[in-house]
Amino acid sequence: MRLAREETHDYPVRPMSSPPVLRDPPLATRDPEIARLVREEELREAHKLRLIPSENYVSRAVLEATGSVLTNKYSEGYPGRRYYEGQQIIDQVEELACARVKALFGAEHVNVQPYSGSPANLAVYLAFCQAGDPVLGLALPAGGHLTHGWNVSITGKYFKSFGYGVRPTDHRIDLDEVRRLAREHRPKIIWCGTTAYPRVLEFDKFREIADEVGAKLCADISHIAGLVVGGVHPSPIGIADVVTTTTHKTLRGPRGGMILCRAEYAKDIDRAVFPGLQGGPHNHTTAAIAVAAKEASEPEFKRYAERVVENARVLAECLLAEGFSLVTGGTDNHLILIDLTNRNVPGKVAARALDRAGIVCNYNSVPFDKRKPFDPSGIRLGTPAISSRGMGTDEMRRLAKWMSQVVSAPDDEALGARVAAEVRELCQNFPPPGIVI
Ligand code: DSN
Repeated sequence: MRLAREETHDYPVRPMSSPPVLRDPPLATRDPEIARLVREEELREAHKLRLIPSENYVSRAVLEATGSVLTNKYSEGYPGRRYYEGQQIIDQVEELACARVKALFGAEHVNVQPYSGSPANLAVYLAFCQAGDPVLGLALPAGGHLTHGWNVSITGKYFKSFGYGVRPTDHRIDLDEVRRLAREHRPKIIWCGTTAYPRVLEFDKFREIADEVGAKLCADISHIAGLVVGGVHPSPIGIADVVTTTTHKTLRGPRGGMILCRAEYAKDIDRAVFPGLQGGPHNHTTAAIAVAAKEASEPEFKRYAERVVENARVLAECLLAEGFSLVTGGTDNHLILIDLTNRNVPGKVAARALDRAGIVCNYNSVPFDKRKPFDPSGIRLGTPAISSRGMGTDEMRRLAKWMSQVVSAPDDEALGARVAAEVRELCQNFPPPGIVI
């Protein structure tokens, strides 16, 4: 019998014997507690509207690669230059991942070994800085990341870090302040990247400032990597000296990190990742990055990226119509930051009420927040995960109404339960990738 096209293989497939239950039982038998929790998480992800902007759903193919035997192999070093034997397969996996990622982003060099975004960023410091050197990044309360030099992070403790902010008038990145601080402190690195910023990053303007003071420009595109390859956000490739990213946010890959750079920095970056900072790469993750890069090169991924931005724009408009106040007044990307001060509800209270109603977001500081980071004034939302399920603008309209109802009465348990039931019903029409309900 001929197999369906997607089921044909040009490699020897596993024999279809029954699983060796006694010697090597499946998870459900070996560890029912963990199996149950995994299943409960699958159902939670299926039945709720997941709006945390750094989360997504990976495909079944990415999940399979992540759960493969490649997790068994040690391979310190790089393809062709390893410290362990038996790399016949792993070298091919890493070479394929690198080739696909380079083609996807148009980069001269990539290192796919960082364990995640924070180690990727640390490797950049190690490549270009000595302890105590000045560095400049977007301050955390203005939407920057811990690893861009914030004071509680190693990057703020081991380097002399300075933080630029956003303008009080419109909450957009204050490039005049970036220039002033760069001229004053002559940083070795200028970071251009965000975790809670809803607008386009102007990489070319950062480049001018970096050139003026002789700094390396590092773009951290963790949040927007999928939008960059989908053509709905400008690319920093060819502008920044180095680009770091996680692989699991809008890019929709496994949890991991990557550093892309010009060929002239390849050796410095590779040495910083290994042996500078890490031991053996996570080969199962490398394989899953390769799969994600293949998926991201396909036309459907571009449509997904367009849907992410369109959904965020429509959701922002509907939230404004419901009386919400949005930082910068809207969004250009996948992310919306709501300042709840005018609704008289703290971010944490709103986020918890929304979660009970099946709408999952995170509480977040807003620029110039008068409240503390652990009890801030805002919530942060994003559209990547719901767009991966195929939701569109009609669903965004319903979502804005639900959010307004719940935030107006966060203690109303009956309302929360009704919205949760309606959310669950909606979710049934949009099965998420990678999960069998
Ligand atoms: N934790 C990521 C986020 O949620 O944006 C940043 O590292």
